[in-house]
Amino acid sequence: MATWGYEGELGAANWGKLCPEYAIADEGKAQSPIDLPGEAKETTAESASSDPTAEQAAKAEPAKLELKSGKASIINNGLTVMVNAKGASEFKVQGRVYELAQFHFHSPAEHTFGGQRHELELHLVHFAKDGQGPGPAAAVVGIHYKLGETADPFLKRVFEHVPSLTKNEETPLAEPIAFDDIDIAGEFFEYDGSLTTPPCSEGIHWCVMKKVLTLSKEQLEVFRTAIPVDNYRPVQPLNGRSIAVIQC
Ligand code: SG5
Ligand code: ZN
Repeated sequence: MATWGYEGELGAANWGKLCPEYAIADEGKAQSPIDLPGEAKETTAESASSDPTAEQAAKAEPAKLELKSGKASIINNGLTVMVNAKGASEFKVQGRVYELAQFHFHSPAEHTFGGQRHELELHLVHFAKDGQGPGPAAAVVGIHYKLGETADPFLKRVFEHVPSLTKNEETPLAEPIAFDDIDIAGEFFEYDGSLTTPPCSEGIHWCVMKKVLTLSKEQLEVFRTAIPVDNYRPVQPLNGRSIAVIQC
């Protein structure tokens, strides 16, 4: 596996050429992130029947994110801040149960909403509990944050550890990680994509929450001081994939 990054020779434009395992970054037809519909494209009840995305939404079954709590450790690996929290959340979607492995952050966000890029995106990375089987083996839940007046309570608990982290040193958290203060609500965009970092493997089930949460300027600064590089991959072509809207 080759080293990769977000700038220059090691940047996203070159990932596909860094080593054979990363070729899918250039050759894949179902890559992530993508541009998701923004506010302007919101469907009204009137237009919904003629809108293929809305029709699909009606058929899709609801997804369920079960946020428990569990032991966790945190690491700044130079490319992101990641919290390993195996089993701390379960995600049920399309008849399959996915278990949380880790979550991490990108700033600015990777998915865009109608071309608009928010300040921060949280990725909750889940793997199918039953190992192999039909459908994608991994599911990532994306939560967007934009700048606002108030600090986000979940980010407050995670980011308070960030300034004291030594790069590449995994630090156990004294308190179990809990998710009850993430305001998970409403509709999610759902589509089939890839990891947004090398090896950019496809077969990843993406669910990105429509509602955008807020974080304070100070909170964003804490993250950007730890990870100064813009750690996002540019949006990838949709190539005819459909984006469903599901309720969570
Ligand atoms: C994260 O993004 C982590 C990966 C994760 C990818 O930023 O990458 C880094 O931290 C860079 C060193 O997590 C790991 O490497 C932990 C095993 O990859 C995975 O979660 C796949 C196992 C990609 O995740 S994403 O598509 O949600 N952005
Ligand atoms: Zn990510």
